[in-house]
Amino acid sequence: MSLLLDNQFKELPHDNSVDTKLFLDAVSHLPAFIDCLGSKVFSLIKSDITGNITKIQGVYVKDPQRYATLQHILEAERDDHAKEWPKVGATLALMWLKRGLRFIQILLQSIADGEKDENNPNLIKVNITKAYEGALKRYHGWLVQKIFTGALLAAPYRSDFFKALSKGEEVKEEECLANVRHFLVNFTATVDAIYDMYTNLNAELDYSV
Ligand code: 03F
Repeated sequence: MSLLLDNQFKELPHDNSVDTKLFLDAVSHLPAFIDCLGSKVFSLIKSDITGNITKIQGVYVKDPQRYATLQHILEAERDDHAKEWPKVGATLALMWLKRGLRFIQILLQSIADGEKDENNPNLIKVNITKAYEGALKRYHGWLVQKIFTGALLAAPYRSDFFKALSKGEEVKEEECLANVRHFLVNFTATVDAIYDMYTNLNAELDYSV
């Protein structure tokens, strides 16, 4: 079975609101996937993503009705913490989590589009670099950019990446790519909706770490 198809994001309603519970259910599967990539270098990334999911979950469970959608969370925190907002709570956690999700989206889209280093067709470094430059690099100072360069050295081979996406089973590349494309439909719509929400609420910050 495919990990991607088991962990689909849900289709968004017409108003593009993102249901907090459904979102948390869907993203909660991502950290375990990072373990399948096979290098300890990725544990830093895993704990960053897990930390942000836990922070959002922690806010949600306090009052599931008040925080029913991601937009409800941002608006409630804006009311409750007018001085610090948006650099506070689940608003800040989701700000960073969405960048990781954008990274994954660009990476998968680039692979699905067949972008390749023709001299090294079994590597996905070009796809990873494209995703990093599109989603994260501008928010990273030189030290974290060095961590990225280190992580890139541990990047899985294309074939192992597909195998991880297929829960360790050898599947045909074409089948795996079809699953990636299918997964990307609702995933991309969700990530786009979160980015639009940050823009519309003026909640985006561009400091770097
Ligand atoms: C800021 C910052 N977080 C943190 O300081 C940095 C952590 C390490 C970043 C290392 C970057 C390397 C990325 C590239 C890896 C290549 C992997 C290749 C795999 C194939 C924030 O942290 C906190 O988050 C926030 O809570 C806090 O309040 O200022 C705030 C305070 O600081 C980040 O930059 C977010 C980094 C997210 C990286 C996500 C990468 C995802 C990697 C792999 C997933 C592959 C999955 C493929 C598809 C799966 C489908 C199921």
